[in-house]
Amino acid sequence: MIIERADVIVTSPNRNFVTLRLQTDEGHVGLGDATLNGRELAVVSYLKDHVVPLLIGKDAHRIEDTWQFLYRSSYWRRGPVTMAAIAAVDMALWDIKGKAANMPVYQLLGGASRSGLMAYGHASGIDNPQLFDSIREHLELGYRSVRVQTGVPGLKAIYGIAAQSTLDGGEERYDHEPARRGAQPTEEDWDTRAYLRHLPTVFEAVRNEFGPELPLLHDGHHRMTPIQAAKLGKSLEPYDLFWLEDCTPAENQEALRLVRQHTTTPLAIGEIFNTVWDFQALIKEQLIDYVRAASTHFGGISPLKKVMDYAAQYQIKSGCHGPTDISPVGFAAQLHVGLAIHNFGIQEYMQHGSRTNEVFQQSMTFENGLLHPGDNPGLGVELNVDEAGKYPYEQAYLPFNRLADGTVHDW
Ligand code: KDG
Ligand code: MG
Repeated sequence: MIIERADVIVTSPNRNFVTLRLQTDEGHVGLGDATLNGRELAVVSYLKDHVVPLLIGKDAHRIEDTWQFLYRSSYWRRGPVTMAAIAAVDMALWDIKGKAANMPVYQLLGGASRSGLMAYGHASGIDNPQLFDSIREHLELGYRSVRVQTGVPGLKAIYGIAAQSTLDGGEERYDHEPARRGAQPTEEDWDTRAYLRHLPTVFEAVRNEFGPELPLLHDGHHRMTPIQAAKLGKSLEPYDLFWLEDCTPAENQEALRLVRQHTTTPLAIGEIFNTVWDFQALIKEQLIDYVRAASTHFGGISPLKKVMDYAAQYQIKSGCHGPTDISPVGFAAQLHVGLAIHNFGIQEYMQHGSRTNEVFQQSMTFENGLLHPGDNPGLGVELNVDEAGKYPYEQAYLPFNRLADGTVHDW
C-alpha cells in the first residue's frame, strides 16, 4: 500500500489547526495532527517543504520504519516543530492501518483495557463563587473530576481562568483558547508569593463545599522555583489533590527531585516534552506520578505507547495533555492509546467549539464522565475539507507574563 498523496491543511474554525492528510493507492485516507499553538506555520513549512516530498511512494504499512527514518535522517532530532511534524505522519499511518484492517486503532494496540477513560474538565473562576459555579457546571456536564484554577487577589489576568465575557462573536470562552488572535501576544501579570498564600485557601473552600471524594487537579503552569513548588505541594496536602501539574519549568527536570523530597502531593509533568528521553530520568527515579505528554507534540502514537510501557514498570500512569490546541485528530490518537494501555491514569478533556466539531467529525463519545474513541476503523475522525476551507489561518499568540516590576516571567 503506497502513499500517493499528502496534503497539509490549515484551518481556523475556533482556533488554528494543522492537519496532515495522507492518501494511499488503495484509496485509504489517514489524518494526523501537527498543531503547535502560536507557531503553526513553522510546522506547515516543515511538513510541506521537508517531509511530504519524502513520503510519496513509501509503503504506508511501515509505521515504525517511517518514524525512525524521519527522526534519524533529519540529523537534528527533537524539538516541538520536528516532533509535531513526525507525530502527524505517525498518526496518519496508524489511521490508515486501522482502516486497512477495518479496526479501530486501539484494537491494533492490544485491545481495550477498560470500558472508558476518566476525563477531567477545566473548572475556573476569578473568585470562589465563580469557581464553585464552574465546578457545578462541570459536574452537570458529567465530569467526575475537575481541574481547579483560580484568580489571585491583586492580579488582573492569569493563566487558566475562563473569561466571563464571551469572545469571538459571543460563542467561545477563554478556556477554549488562551491564544488570542492578533499580531502581538497579550500580557498577563504574576506574583508567586500572592499565589502561594491564596491557593491553599481556595482548595480548603472547595473541599468544604464539594466534600472529600471529588478528584481535584491543579496546573502550576511552570511558574514556580523548586522550593516554591515544594512549599505549595506541602501546603496542598490536606486537600488530597489528584495531581499538581507543571509545578516548575520543564527544562529543569532536576527540580522535581527537590520538590519530591518535600511533598507527597502527586506530580504530573510533560505537556511540553517532545521525546521519550525527556522522561527517562523522571520515570526511572520515580520523580513523577503522571506522564503529561500529548501525542501531537511527542511524535505520535508510537512513542506515546513506548513511554507509557516504560512508565508502567514504575507504576507511573498516563495523564495526556488534552487542551483544545490538540485537534480532534490528536485527541483521538491519545484516546486509543489510553484505552489500550494498562497504566491509564486520567485524560484532560476541554471540549472543542461547535465550528471545530463541524470541520472534524468524530466517533468519540463522552458519557458518565468517561471518554471512548468509538469503534470506527482507524482513529475515528473525518476531516470535512470544504468546511475547513471556510476558515483560513489567523495569526494568534499565547500570552506571556510580567512581574510587577516589568520582568518577563514564565506563563
Ligand atoms: O497551548 C498551550 C496550552 O496547551 C496550555 O497552556 C494548556 O497547560 C495547559 C493544560 O494543561 O491544558
Ligand atoms: Mg498544563
